[in-house]
Amino acid sequence: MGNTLVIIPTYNERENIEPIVTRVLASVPAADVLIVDDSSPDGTGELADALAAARPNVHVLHRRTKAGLGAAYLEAFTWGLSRGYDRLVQLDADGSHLPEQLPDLLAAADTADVVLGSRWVPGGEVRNWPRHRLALSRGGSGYSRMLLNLPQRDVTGGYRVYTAGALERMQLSRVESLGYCFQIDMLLHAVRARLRVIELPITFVERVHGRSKMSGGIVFEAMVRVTLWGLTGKRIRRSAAPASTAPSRLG
Ligand SMILES: Nc1nc2c(ncn2[C@@H]2O[C@H](COP(=O)(O)OP(=O)(O)OP(=O)(O)O)[C@@H](O)[C@H]2O)c(=O)[nH]1
Ligand SMILES: [Mg+2]
Repeated sequence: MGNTLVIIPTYNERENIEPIVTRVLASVPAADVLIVDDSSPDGTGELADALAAARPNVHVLHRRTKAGLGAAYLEAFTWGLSRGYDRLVQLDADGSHLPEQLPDLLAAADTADVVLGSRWVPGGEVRNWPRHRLALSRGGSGYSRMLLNLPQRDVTGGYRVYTAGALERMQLSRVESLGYCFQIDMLLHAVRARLRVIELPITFVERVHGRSKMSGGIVFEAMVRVTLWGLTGKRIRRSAAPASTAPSRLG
């Protein structure tokens, strides 16, 4: 399966960080974990340091200020690529992405460059989301897919596996989005690099502890960027897009 780095960005995830790291390492014991904390005022960074001190395969990147999910991931990808990891995983700290589904996502990366955990393919599921949150996510995905001509169903999801080769071909220096638009930006770069992208159904579970960092500003950033990309031709020409395999069931 190669060596895997599971990247977990955190901002105020005190109650979530230890359980999620424990679950990740129970599901994929050979993986390394990198927590990327943006100086959380609630002490998440200190808890992460304690986890790293107790377990040799847990590492922590401390960033000075909260600069957004995208910036945290880009620094983590650089960290992981420079250390020779073959597979780099994106996973939220809040328990929305089930680590128990990670072995299947990693196995799928044997035959793909990018694996998207997808809520909106058959077999995918969202638990405990209020109606307005469902509408926002489905609407955002639908708007982006239509404007950018992306064939994938879940273009805003944040549970993904990238091979190192994929990240190296994706021109990460041109990825500039900060909020959840980062996920769309990364997918656009993957498709434009003609990488093989597949979607696997996942079960997404609303967080139980802590607060979402989703904000009006994050939604606004995504709306503006996606609209500009659509209007200025950053959209995908279907003839140039590589085949994306049909989704298959997990487990
Ligand atoms: N390092 C870092 N992590 C962040 C930042 N913003 C969010 N995160 C983390 O990114 C993950 C996703 O953030 P959430 O607040 O759950 O946002 P979301 O999943 O898009 O929205 P919800 O579905 O409403 O929870 C969590 O692990 C957060 O702690 C940030 O600016 N810096
Ligand atoms: Mg969340």
